[in-house]
Formats: sequence, structure tokens, C-alpha cells
Amino acid sequence: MTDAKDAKDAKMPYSLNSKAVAEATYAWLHKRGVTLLEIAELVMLLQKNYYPNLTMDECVHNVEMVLSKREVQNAVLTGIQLDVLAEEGKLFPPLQDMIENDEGLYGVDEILAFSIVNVYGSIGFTNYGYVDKLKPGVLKRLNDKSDGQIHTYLDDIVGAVAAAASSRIAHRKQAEREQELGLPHAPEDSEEAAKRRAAQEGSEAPE
Ligand SMILES: [Ca+2]
Repeated sequence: MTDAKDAKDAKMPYSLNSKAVAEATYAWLHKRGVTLLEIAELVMLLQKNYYPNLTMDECVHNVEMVLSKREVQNAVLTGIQLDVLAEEGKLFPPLQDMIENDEGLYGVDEILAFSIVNVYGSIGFTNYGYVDKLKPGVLKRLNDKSDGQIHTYLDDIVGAVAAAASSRIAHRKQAEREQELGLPHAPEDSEEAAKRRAAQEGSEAPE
């Protein structure tokens, strides 16, 4: 019986279910008590001085665009998983103690967050540094260690998503401005630029 089952399992190669990854990302952020609106509020805080007409809807949209990226989803899920395992006391020592106590010299939480900060270019680092230092809104709550929850990874991840969304807004606004003024425009969004390049190359006859 088990032989037949093993044989069946062996024939099922692993394949990525990207819908499941995306859904798990939203579900786990929700389970850990973080709303998109709260992340969008950080974005607004970071960007309102530069773009006085920026709306919360735009901020939420940009947070969603960041969260739609696979590398961001991977970082969110990995970080939350480690936080949850630490809460359950399931990590091996001394990692358990370091994550449980948010050890200042640990730093891997920030390294993981950098993979999110990066997705819309290096200006995200400035934004990340700013919210990490100030710890406004949701970040203050995630850093409050009195409620027994461990958010050693999640606080950096949330700050990083807000920072990346802010970078995305800055790039978009620059593009809008150039288009309005009829200036030559080179798209900054690497994904869109790559798509456009691929389409262009596809239509060009080889030399
Ligand atoms: Ca942290």
C-alpha cells in the first residue's frame, strides 16, 4: 500500500504555485495583525512632503504592487515563519534566544528586509532607514514586546514594504512629470522597461 503511495508521490514533481504564495502572504500579514492600510500610512508619512496631492488610495495601491512581487512574498513568508517558530520556542539555541530577544547584533532580519527594499531601486534604503529609526504607527506596535508576540522579522519587513512602495511612487511621479513636460523619458520600473525592450527586440529584424 505505502509502496504504491510512494510511487505516486515520486511521480509528482514539485512545481511552484504562485497563487498560493501570494494568498499566503496576504493571509499571514493579516494573521499577524498588519493591515495594508497601516503600511500605506507609513508610505504616506514618507512621501506626503514630496507629493502633497498623494492620496491614501495611491499609497495602498503601491503597497499592493510591492506585495505582488514574488521576491517580496518570499521574504514576508520567511520572516513571519521565523517569528512564529520563535514564539513557539521551536528554534534551536542560541538562535531561539537571539530572535526571541530581538538581539541587536543579530541583524539577519534587516538583511532579509533589504531584499524587499531593493525591488524598486536603491532610494528605498533612505526611506527604510528613516522609518526604521522613527518607528512610526504600526512599527511602534510591532516593536512593543509586552504582548508576548515576537515580530523580530516582521517589523523590518513592514518598514521595507513601505520603503519600497515609496520608491515606486517616486519613480512613477518622476515619469509622470517627464511625460507632462514632454521630456525624454526612460522608464525606471525595470519590469516594465524589460517588457517593453523585449517587445521592441521581438519586432526588430535581426541584423
Ligand atoms: Ca527587527
